[in-house]
Amino acid sequence: MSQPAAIHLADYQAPAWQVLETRLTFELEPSATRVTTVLTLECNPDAAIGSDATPPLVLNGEHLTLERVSVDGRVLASDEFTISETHLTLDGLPARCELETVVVIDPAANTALEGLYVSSGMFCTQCEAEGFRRITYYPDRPDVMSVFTTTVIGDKAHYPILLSNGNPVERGELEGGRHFVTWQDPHLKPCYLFALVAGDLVKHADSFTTMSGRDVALEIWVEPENLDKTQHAMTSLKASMKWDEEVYGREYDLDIFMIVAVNDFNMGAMENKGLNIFNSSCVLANHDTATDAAFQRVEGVVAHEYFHNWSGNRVTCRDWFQLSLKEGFTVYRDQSFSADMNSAPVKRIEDVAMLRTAQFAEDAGPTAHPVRPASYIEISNFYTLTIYEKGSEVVRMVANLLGKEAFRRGSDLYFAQNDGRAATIEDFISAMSEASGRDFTQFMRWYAQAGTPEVAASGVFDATAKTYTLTLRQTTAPTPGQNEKLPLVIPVRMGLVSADGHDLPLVLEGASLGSESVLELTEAEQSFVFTGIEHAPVPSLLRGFSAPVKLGFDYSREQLAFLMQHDSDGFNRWECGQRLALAALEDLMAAFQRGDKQAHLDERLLAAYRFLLTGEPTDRAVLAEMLTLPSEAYIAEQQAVVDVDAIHWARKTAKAQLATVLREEFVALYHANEQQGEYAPTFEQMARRSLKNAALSYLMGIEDKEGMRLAQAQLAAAHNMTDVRAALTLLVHSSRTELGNPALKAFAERWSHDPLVMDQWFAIQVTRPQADVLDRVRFLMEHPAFSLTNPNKVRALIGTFAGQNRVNFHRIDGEGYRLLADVVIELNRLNPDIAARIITPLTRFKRFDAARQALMKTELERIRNEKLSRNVYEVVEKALA
Ligand code: 0A1
Ligand code: ZN
Repeated sequence: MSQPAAIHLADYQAPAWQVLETRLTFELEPSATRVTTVLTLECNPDAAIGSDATPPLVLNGEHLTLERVSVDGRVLASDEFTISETHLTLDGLPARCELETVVVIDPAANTALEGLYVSSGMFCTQCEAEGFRRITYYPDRPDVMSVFTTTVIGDKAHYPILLSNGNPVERGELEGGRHFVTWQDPHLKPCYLFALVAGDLVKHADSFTTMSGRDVALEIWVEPENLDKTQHAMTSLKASMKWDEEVYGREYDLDIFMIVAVNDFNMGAMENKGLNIFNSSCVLANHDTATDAAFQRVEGVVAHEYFHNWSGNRVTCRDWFQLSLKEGFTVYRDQSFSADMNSAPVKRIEDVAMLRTAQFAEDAGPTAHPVRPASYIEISNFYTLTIYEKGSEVVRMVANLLGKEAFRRGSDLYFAQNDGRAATIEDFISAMSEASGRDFTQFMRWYAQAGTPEVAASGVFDATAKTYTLTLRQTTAPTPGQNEKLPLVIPVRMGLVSADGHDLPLVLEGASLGSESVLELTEAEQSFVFTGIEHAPVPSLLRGFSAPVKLGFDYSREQLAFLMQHDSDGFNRWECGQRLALAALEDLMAAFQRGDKQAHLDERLLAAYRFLLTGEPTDRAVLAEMLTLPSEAYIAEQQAVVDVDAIHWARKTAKAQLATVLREEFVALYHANEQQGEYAPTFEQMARRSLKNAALSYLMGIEDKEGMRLAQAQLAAAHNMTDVRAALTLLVHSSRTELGNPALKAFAERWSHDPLVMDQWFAIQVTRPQADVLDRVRFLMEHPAFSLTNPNKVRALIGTFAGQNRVNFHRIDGEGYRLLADVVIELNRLNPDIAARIITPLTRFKRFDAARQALMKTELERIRNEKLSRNVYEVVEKALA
């Protein structure tokens, strides 16, 4: 097999041809859909070879059966064009012409879920990044922008609803029981934002009046049985539209905005112009079927896709290397929105926890890449945590360095300068620079350099000189293909905390900075001398996680306990609690490795927990976060060699000892947060539920009698899925299978008709910590509700097992690895995008002991022997390099 080639940012060339207008006609049939495409083409003046000689027109196209090509009304003979598996090339075209192609495609056989496919009997599309080439021949690149007119023809009984981008302009009946609708999208867009949906759907309709007084029709289209799960998405959509007007001055620009829920979808959702297509898991929610976390995810994803209307659609990306231009910025926007709608400190804690576990692991692994990669083999592999989450952190640093007003001026300028254009990251940063007068030359390294910087901090107090000198040193370890790392601009928000728990006034080089400051670390090492310091302070560093780095400071556990109580920054109070817990967990891990299973948990952590449980009532939502021990995945990230068994034992033991000592407090916490009244997805109620369920989880960790009773009663009362799922999970994960198994059975009987609930049923079982789980995973793969062609099912069963059940996935007999590899091999044929994502845990083998490394490599090599898709090929080659 010829090896797939890499594409390089440095090779970018502007397109030789532009498409002035795109007219599409779809005659829908599941196994043979005919697509007629009429393109008005114009050769770019710079690309013309002479006065009338034009460069070849090279169109992308894959899995298409070509029926006909004509130019300006004349059908071409087969020797007048060249056709390959990936391209259609035409030579000697007039500088302006009309090209018509007719192709036939097979949506029913499309299990890759890119292009036009069938999901639960409806037609839908996914064109980002390069799916449009599976629909018709086209210059499938984001810097070719056109207006689209789309006519969708289909059988009226099967597909009463026919949707595409823009506004419906014509509809009518046709012979043979068919009908059609024509849609016109007046906005210039690249083909990756094209969408089509056809099916038997019903809508939840509402409207929104924009800031300039225009009425916009809002429609959420779903299968009839899901109509009672659309209210939360609609509420979130309206809140997002309002927020974007108020915070960014962005108004919606069409008369209609539609969302469609589909069951088979590779990602979360897609921002197609005026017609967002969503994975049903990111749009459908009601309190019987969805947890609080799912509600928050719906709110966040609805906002994310809506915000793309400006950051992504009105201003799009010049090429796919610029992906973070739209994704990093849009994630930053949706994170800010969710923070405004809920508890801002909790949102920050959750986002940082995710970044530090998953993105830092990516940045330390074989597929590490910069926020703007320099090359890729398969662009689908680059929809990563680095592009999205680290990209958002980079925008957040820009926003914080500029301050609210200058950042808003910068974003206004960016949208004004680039509206209707395909832009680059330089365009974004240059608008920020122009609006603020700040030089971003060195800052741009954040986009080019992979890896997580480490900042080592140390402090010296000089009692005689009354100074406190803080020294910061930055280093970034080499990443694949990038050995040399240059110093970055690292904003470190900080304060100095006095012994009585107050922020000291900061004076640096004679300048009074107030009680908090942002130090800008720009060199490999820098010292900052604070004057007028009477007594040794405790530094509070990287407040609010002001930069995506690993910051080390040699805190004593007493200092951590002190900051956990007194830091004026809520994020850092949580962070210090996590550091203290991590230290205590590391003691227990060491004890486990020595064979000492009687070891006791550090008293200082017990005291800290007692303080949390009995002290002044603080923000409930933050308290729930503070009562959660660092996850196994986060603990693993901190270890040189990951010992999954020690980590699992230490965390379980710490939980059990906390529960034993603080049993009464946890019971009291449970009861104090049992709520009556109607369910609402408000963050106050969510905080109560998470506190209550955290308490229950501690009690169930020791299989406490009262805990067992409470869990069973909670499951039986069944007021909402958050409480049901929490109780069911604890019962299923306990040793008491005589309680867990019947509960699982009853749950399946009640919910077998609801795929999203069944996803949860799978996830609950495959996270069971006992060793019997692997057989259960294999057994469940045969369950009628499971399907390898449905990405949600694959994620719920296989992804959850491999990603969250770490002790069992990493079993020393290698059976967990083998199971994952078997699935990857199957999926490589069915859905390469999902195959290349689900494989991730196997690619991280270097983090484990030699025996596990060997087992994981064996499985990767077994995968490498297959005929691989580009997606899996790229990941496996990088992992084994
Ligand atoms: N732009 C979407 C993400 C997305 C990317 C690829 C997809 O299909 C392979 C689907 C969605 C977003 O950021 O939400
Ligand atoms: Zn996005």
